[in-house]
Formats: sequence, structure tokens, C-alpha cells
Amino acid sequence: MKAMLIATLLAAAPATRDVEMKVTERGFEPNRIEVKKGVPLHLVVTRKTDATCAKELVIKDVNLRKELPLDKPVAFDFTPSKSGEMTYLCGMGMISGVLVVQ
Ligand SMILES: [Cu+2]
Repeated sequence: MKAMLIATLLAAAPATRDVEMKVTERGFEPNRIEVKKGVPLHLVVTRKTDATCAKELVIKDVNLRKELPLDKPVAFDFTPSKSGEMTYLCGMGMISGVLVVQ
């Protein structure tokens, strides 16, 4: 009985969504990411070029700002709590992408 309850709870827990993103000469790739509300997001960003001003990534809506060292994966972990669009930007706000929360 107890084992069944635990199994049910585990099945109901939202799985983490893993997304990989790169910074290239073309900007953020991808520059549009669809995620689900309430599902923890594990976003891993790797800057692959020095020919970019996106040497950091800012996601204002969730108060995240991290430097992106060349060729070193940097994780951004958060759970989108409301549906809509969130913008992610380089440190100066010139290069951007959109997180679509559904
Ligand atoms: Cu910039």
C-alpha cells in the first residue's frame, strides 16, 4: 500500500527539462526555447566563440546573471512559475532570445 503511494507521488513529480544552448557568432542558439510552467528547467549554456559580446547571460525575470567563460558549460536552474514570454539577454541587452513558458 505504502509502496504504491510513493510510486504515485514519484510519477506525479515534474521531470526536469534539460536544454542546451550555445553562444555563437550568430547569437544564442537556439534563440527561442519552449518550456512548461512548473517544470524545473536545467538550461546549460556554452559560449563557443570570442567573437560575441554575449560573455554573460541575463534572465531578469528570475534574477539570474552569470558569466559565460569560453567553452565552459554554465548551468541556469529555475522553475518557470507563470506562463508567458521571458527574454534572455547578453549583459548589455543587444543579443536576445525568448523563453516561451506554457
Ligand atoms: Cu551584448
